[in-house]
Amino acid sequence: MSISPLQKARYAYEPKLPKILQSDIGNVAIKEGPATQSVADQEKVKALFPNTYGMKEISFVNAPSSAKACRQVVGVILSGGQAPGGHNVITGLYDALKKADGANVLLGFKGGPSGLIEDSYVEFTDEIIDRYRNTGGFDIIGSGRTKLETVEQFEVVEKVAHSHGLTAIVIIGGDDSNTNAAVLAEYFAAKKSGIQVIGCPKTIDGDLKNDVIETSFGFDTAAKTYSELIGNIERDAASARKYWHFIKVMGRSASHIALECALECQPNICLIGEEVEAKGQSLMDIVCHISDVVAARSAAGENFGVAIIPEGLIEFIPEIKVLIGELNDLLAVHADEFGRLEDFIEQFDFVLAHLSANSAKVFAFLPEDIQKQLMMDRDPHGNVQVSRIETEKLLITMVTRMLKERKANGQFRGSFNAMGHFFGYEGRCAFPSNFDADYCYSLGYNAYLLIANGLTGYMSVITGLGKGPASWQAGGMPITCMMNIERRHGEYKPVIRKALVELEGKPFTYFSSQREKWEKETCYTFPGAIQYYGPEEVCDITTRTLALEKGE
Ligand code: FBP
Repeated sequence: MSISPLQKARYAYEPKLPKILQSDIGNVAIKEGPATQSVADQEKVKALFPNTYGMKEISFVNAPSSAKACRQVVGVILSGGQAPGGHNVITGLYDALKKADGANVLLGFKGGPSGLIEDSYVEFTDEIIDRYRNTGGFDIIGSGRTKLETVEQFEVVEKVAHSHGLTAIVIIGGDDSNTNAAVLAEYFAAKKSGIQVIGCPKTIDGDLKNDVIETSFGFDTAAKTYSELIGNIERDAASARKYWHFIKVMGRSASHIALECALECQPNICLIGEEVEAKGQSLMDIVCHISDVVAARSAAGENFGVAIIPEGLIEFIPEIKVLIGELNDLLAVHADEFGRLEDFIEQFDFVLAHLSANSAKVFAFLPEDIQKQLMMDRDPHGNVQVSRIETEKLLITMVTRMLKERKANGQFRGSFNAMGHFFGYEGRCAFPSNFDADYCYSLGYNAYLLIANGLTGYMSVITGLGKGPASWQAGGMPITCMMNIERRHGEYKPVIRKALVELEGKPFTYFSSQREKWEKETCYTFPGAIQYYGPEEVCDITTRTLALEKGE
């Protein structure tokens, strides 16, 4: 197999562990903290998790080991979208297992949660693990979006787990996958099956975070990858002085990535979905605002600019949110009928006839490409796939239209030539930054300690991330304490509360204090490519979001 010089060098990189995890495993013990409660709906969540609710927060400290002495056979899955560092969670887990006892076994179930149901797995060896150290991607075992949530599925998983003698399952995933990890842990605990379940916080979107999970892994690398590209485009825009670039970045439900890229690159415009919703801004309000910024810059002789658009924006715009909700229901209820329609005209008429009057008006107003994209297949959870909706093109079309009208009225004299970009998949499998390489390895290593201490229904937690790894702390948090009850697809369910951009939070507050200046002036900053080797202040910096949240 041929490998790049960087990959070869990264194989030799030794991820940095928190001090406590560098200790001899026999010298690490649990320290119990206070009992926990769910973030809301305590009585309802408690009733659904009688065996795993209210468990104590724990941290690891130096003391004679509190671990059970038993051979471990652990299964691991990667769930959902790729995020840089997933391989390091697995290598950290493997190394800790083997360090504790060479006879311990790690099985990787392939293709995401479905691997556990189909019993499709690989037993990890040094040879396999060494090929994936510090590399991006999830290709070591693949990932998938099958939801593991029904009792029938749990019965099959239990059978598969018993057939391999599994003592624990580690689920590396986002909020939905970790919600399901908690439900599975409760199922096993109720049945006294002896199988523990531990979660690890993954997602580039950064929306799995709370008081204890300071960031989800992958966010750092993905945001830095997009920021490198945005910075390059900014320099091109400022050099050529003739194009506006509309750049959509991933982040399905929250705008953390867009905000982080804005903090890193200081573009002229960055839309934040959460703000659009809070202010009840319509699509026309947004188009009008962008047109105003374009016109003002043009009047100052700057017929160029850069705008960042979060992928999930479309679902935050009130009238489009209602429209998408109606379309989701419509396409779920009339799936067969809709599937039989021959062409776009028939689909369009069908949809129009079934929407409420207001949504029909909104739908009819949208460009045809966007109408088609809104009618495309839903994801396995019945949601519209926002990564496939070309919001950047929608905004370009509408701003072009508005500026043309203004030109006709003599209100705009400049030029507006725009290009659309989408940065999403480019960032999900990059070589993990040093931060993500260290953080992920620590999460995996720490997951072993949670297992060895007999815990279940816990998330692996590494805190103190604002400073270097040596001062990080390691521990675990019961997943149930992150939950509340929400209505999802017509049913009330216990779910981990998603972390959206907080409009009172420090990252957004800083951004909003700067953005008027960034709109008018050209204040671009150029983060450049992620650096893996060199001075610490270049290679080991965290995201601006984390730094601001930590008060730095
Ligand atoms: P996760 O929430 O599973 O981590 O995935 C996030 C994400 O990368 C989103 O940013 C994006 O909208 C989505 O995955 C794309 O999904 P897919 O890989 O199925 O196209």
